[in-house]
Amino acid sequence: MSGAQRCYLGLDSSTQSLSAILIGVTGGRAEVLWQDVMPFDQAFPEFGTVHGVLPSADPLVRVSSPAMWVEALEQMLGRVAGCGADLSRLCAISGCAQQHGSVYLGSDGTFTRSVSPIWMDSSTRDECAEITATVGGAAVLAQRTGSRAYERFAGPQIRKFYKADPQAYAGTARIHLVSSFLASHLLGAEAPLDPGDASGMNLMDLATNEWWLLAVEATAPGLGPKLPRIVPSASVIGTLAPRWQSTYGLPPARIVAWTGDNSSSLVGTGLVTDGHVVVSLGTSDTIAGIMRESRVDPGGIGHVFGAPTGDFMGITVFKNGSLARERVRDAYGLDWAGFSQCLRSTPAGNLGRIMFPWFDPEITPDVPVPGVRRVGLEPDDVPGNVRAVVEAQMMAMANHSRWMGVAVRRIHATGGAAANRDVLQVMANVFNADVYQFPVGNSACLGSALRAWHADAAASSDPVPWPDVVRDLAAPLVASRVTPQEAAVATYADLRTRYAEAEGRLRRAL
Ligand code: XUL
Repeated sequence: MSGAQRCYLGLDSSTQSLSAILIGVTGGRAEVLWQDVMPFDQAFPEFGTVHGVLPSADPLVRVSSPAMWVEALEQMLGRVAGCGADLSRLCAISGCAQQHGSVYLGSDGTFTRSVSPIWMDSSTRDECAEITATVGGAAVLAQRTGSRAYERFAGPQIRKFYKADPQAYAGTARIHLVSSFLASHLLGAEAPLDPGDASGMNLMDLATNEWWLLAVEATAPGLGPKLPRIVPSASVIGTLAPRWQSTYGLPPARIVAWTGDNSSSLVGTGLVTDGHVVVSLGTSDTIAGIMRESRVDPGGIGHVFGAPTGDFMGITVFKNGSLARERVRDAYGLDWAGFSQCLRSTPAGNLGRIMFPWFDPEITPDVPVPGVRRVGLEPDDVPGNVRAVVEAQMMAMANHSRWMGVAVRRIHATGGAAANRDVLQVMANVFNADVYQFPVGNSACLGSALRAWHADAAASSDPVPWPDVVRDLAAPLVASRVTPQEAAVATYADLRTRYAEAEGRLRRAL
């Protein structure tokens, strides 16, 4: 490895913002040189998004604006160009994006659909049933693609578009996910998908990382040629298009295949081997870990996606994450300090008071009809409701991730709420596991920069093993460890069972 510094840019187009992190690598040691974040609502009010989503009267419909994502990318590269670092050393760029969002383009590159359905959408129940029936049932679909049909996945969303507007569908030459769409803009050419994101479509054969013809045909006629290619996650897919070089003076850096935000977070929290899990407390709450072999849940919970290391990742996703926490905070006029104070002033187990925080239709468990449910909890009990929302999220996560078969002893925590150690204490107690924080907050974005380094090094015939790639920037902070408290662990062992029973009763009554 040469002594001269090499720089890598990571991007993350999430639900609510676009982030960038520039890292420098000298003699195998990595450091963060610069980072920035651009929240969509504030930076682009002309698009009218709220929390990155376009307003919709139908609570099941959640779409956003692909033109806004492009505008954000344009402006962010402008900021990169002006960040003061020596960009002649920028060797590679990679990125990640919110998963599942689909973008529809004509042969001339214009949008054939001005909006993109995103991961929060749950309006494709019929299409899920139709695809499931055509391929031979939910178990077959899950076994083959890693997931039963999910409403937010791109396949059912594509089918809905085909049924609603067959003409516009016929005029669509290319359907991208957000990741490959934005990578295409950097390349100035059609970018492929990686297995980590393509596996979130109900269309990819997990065993081969190729499109599964039966699912493709079950989804919509003529779909095959409209889908991007799938390449290994660590692929260099081209170089930064000349236009970026002439406009911003950026060098012809390598572009590395983009992936989904969750697989990128695995790298950004140092999870390049199996045995531990990452819990991300972001717009969505997720729990994920590397799997050496694909182990699909027979009960139809969670997903197996491709991992950036070429392995698999098991993941369970909850829609009512940060927005649910914010709704409870705002309902009682609290700030985050007040929210924490409520957690500290209430006992573990909340004296048996339980909340089901389904402000929006929930993904896990499948709750199509939104509405907060409370058991033994008065709506005007401020601290009780604060503790209840956090305990509910942690108990649901612990209960619904059992299928992944990981004995959770250590959790890598990331996402905005991972900064809150009172929240992490509840996590440690519910899971009976040590919880760690990280030096770089945005693990998905950091993962992109580290993936750019990893793939660039391999392409330069100077490969760097994954453990070395994550060593400096994505290692848990030893001093941040939050340990479980014995009495609380016992309380939650009992409460988790009661929570699961109450959840089952509520769902049967839907
Ligand atoms: C993953 C999922 C969410 C989004 C959030 O399946 O739906 O975590 O990726 O950006």
